[in-house]
Amino acid sequence: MERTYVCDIEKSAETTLLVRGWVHKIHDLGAITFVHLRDKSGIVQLVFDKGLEESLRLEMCIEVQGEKVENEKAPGGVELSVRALKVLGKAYYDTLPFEINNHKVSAALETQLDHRSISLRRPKTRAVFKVQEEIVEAFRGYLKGLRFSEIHTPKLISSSTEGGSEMFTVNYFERRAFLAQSPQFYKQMMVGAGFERVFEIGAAYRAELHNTWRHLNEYISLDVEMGFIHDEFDLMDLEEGFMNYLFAHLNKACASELAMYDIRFPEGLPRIPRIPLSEVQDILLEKYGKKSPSGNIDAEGEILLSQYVKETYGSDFVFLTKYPAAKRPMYTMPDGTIPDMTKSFDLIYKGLEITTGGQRIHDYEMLKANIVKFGLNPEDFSFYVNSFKYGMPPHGGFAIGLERLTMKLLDLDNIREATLLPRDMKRLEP
Ligand code: AMO
Repeated sequence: MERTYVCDIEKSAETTLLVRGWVHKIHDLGAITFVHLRDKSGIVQLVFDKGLEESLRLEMCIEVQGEKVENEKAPGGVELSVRALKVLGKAYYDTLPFEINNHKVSAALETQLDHRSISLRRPKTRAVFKVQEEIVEAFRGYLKGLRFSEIHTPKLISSSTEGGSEMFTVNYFERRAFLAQSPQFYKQMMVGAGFERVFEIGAAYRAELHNTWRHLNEYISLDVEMGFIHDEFDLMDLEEGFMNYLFAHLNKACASELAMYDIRFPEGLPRIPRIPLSEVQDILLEKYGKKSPSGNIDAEGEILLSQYVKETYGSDFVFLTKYPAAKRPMYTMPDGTIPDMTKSFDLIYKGLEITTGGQRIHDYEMLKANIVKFGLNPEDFSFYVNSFKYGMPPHGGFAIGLERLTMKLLDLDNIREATLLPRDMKRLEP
């Protein structure tokens, strides 16, 4: 007999069905016992007559054959009256580390992360990763529809891409290598190598000494790079289009998961405001008495700015434009009209930076000169710089932090809740 997934029980034409999964809940009423069986698609109620259920323990894996019976009180409106039970995976614990079959989890986040193979079984926790999976699906679908090609680039690299000292070092035979902070150089190179438009979904590594609610040391970067652009506003248009596509996609693909979080996304977003950084700093000072660090805004500034933009424009998103050259990496295109400014931007969503992007320098001589201006040696990046000798189109791109986006979409408090197996300053396991 073939297995039926829980989500297909209701519409199945069969009267006897075989299901497999985990024992989610046991409710012993004496003469009969109700058991909730959980598989990857949902939960179904099983009804056991006295005797058959005696060997059951929470979370063991079972296979059951049963008759389908309508019962409006059961989850999904149907239950299975059990005829045969087979235990597929025994349980070997004294007590579970914490309960996962209640609406709320009592365990602290760190305890949940310590026991990830248990905490992820909780439907509401797993829902986060269904949403995350669909964000990736939407990213891929949206970009492929616009002739972008998916690429995979090395994560073991020889030099920094983003500047700063936030690199993990690796022993690479007799040499020192680094874990990639981003696919920045390679995505640019692939634009020039004839791909024109590329994207990558891959791990990025930051050896940042930040143990905060919004930093990871390994995260998934949704990277985009596009050739033959006019300026950085083409990139903002592209990302704005993606956000609209994403919201519509998630409403459709994750309706039940979003319902668990009481979320439904607006479709047809209000136009995302685009405000130069210096103006934002003035607004923060005038409206909230908030002083910003030179050439940027801080985490509190991001929250206040989002509050202002929501009240003024009704938008949860805001693009910050025109960052000073001193605050951006050496590959960033100067603004050209405003001295010492660049054609770069950040996207803030509900009080958190989720994206950095911008137009890049595409002229070989200009790139070399800018690298020198940054006090760096172009020869240290020769494979990258040399690729600009052979005709590089005007181009630019951006990168979205997948976990940050997931966290904010679901209004989670900590980025670790949106990470399957987080790596932070203290955590290298599980
Ligand atoms: P940036 O360094 O700003 O830009 O990173 C882009 C986005 O990645 C996410 N992010 C992080 N998420 C979690 N933990 C971290 N430690 C972390 N660091 C960054 C954020 C951030 O907005 N090469 C450029 C992008 C580009 O211009 O194309 C870059 O990597 O969401």
